[in-house]
Amino acid sequence: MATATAATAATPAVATTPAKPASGPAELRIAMGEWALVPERRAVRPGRVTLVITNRGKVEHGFELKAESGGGRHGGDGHGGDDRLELESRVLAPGETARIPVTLPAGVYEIECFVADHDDRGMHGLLEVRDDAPASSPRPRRVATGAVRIEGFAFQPRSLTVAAGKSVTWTNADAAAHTVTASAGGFSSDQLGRGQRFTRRFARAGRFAYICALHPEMRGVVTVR
Ligand SMILES: [Cu+2]
Repeated sequence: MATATAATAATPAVATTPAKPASGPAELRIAMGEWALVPERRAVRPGRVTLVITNRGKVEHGFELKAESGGGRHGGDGHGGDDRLELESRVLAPGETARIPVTLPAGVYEIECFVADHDDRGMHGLLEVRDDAPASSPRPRRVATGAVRIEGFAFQPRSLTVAAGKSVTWTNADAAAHTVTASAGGFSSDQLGRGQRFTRRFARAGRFAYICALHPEMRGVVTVR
């Protein structure tokens, strides 16, 4: 979620300069929920990467990655794709995280939830592994005061402080629907589809914790001074 990302130095396939000392192993966080599967980046560099997969939904999900093309696919010998690179997480209960270290050759990989028909319901996507992928995730763009972006099954920023009398607007950038629902009651948005917004004015000082009613793992707080 809002944890600081250590800038990671992925190892190029053909090193022409010594690899920079890595500040830590490359990680790719992937959020799962109803009904989307959201990697923090659409492309990573070839090599070692630890997939950090979190279920932010309300039901069990499971992560699966399969090579579609490229080096992860060892076919080409007439036997089809039977030996293509493929991996699965265990089934993850709501709130659970799995860490899967893997070495990914360049190529295109299909990522999806393997539970029931969750892939057809929207929990699928593509991950590109290529040499010219950005080395680390872009920092979240600065948002205007009083604005919260909903992305990757997270509220960004997760904690926001505004002056009494000001409004806060939430915008859903996810393919999955979300809500903005006060934990203690008092206000809730409707289900917000991609691109939809919800605005609420906070008249009095206080601390207002909220969640997504569809994905209770998603938490945020507005502090009004
Ligand atoms: Cu699922």
